[in-house]
Amino acid sequence: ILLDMPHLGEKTIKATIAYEGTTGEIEKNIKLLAEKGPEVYTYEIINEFPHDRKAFTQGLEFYKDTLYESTGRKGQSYLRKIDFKTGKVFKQIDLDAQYFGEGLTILNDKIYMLTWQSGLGFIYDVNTLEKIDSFQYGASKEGWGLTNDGKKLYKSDGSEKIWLLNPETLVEEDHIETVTNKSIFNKTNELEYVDGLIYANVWQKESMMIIDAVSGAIIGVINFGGLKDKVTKHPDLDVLNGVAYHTKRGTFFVTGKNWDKLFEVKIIKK
Ligand code: DDQ
Ligand code: CA
Repeated sequence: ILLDMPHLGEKTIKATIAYEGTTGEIEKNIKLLAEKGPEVYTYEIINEFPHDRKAFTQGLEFYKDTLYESTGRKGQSYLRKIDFKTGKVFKQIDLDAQYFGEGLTILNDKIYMLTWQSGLGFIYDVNTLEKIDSFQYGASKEGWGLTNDGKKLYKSDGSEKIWLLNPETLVEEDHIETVTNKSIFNKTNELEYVDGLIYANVWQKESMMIIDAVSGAIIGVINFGGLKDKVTKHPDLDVLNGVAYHTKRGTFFVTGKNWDKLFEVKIIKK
């Protein structure tokens, strides 16, 4: 069975059927979750932890109980292994000043990290942070957010597409499009895959999308309004970015660019 690219929540399934020496083709159009509009969610703060005010957060993910963070801006792009409770940096790798660091994800003991407009990603050892390899992007020109479902990497690039990459070959094998029942949405930034859904920051928005990872249908929107007012004001680009799920605690951790707090939150129905 071959699945076509989803479009506005629709997917065409094509199948070849063989029966007693005869073969035939069937084609069926199925409507996916986007038939329904997104549901609205809000948040409840469980804990507040310190976060480096100098970190221009681009990628955030837990590996067991350790927090990994990547940051951006040229000359200030790092990959960090952090104690989330204190903000203490266990280990840090500095990217060359020519690179603008972006999202990261961890799969099979490897950290995959993106750069913004250099068309290049890096692979590091999760424990030592030693660089193992690098890779080039395909049709997705920019690097924004990154996550994985245990098998494939999901990469956003500022468009309405989220690309599925093979973690071994780094080939962009497929993509989904982020859509509701009414429109196409672009600019998904930092990503976090949990149980078939992708939680996505949206560039310069105080909300996050909940996206069905198979169809691209936006099934929910989380309103994070008010969170920004709880961090120390700063004159630079001040946006919600960074979402990581802590499996054991069953909670999400969110922060923003140059925010001095990391919030542990529960996402609740409005
Ligand atoms: N991206 O992360 C959304 C992909 C790009 C962010 C670019 C922000 C550039 C701002 C540079 C600093 C200006 C104060
Ligand atoms: Ca993440």
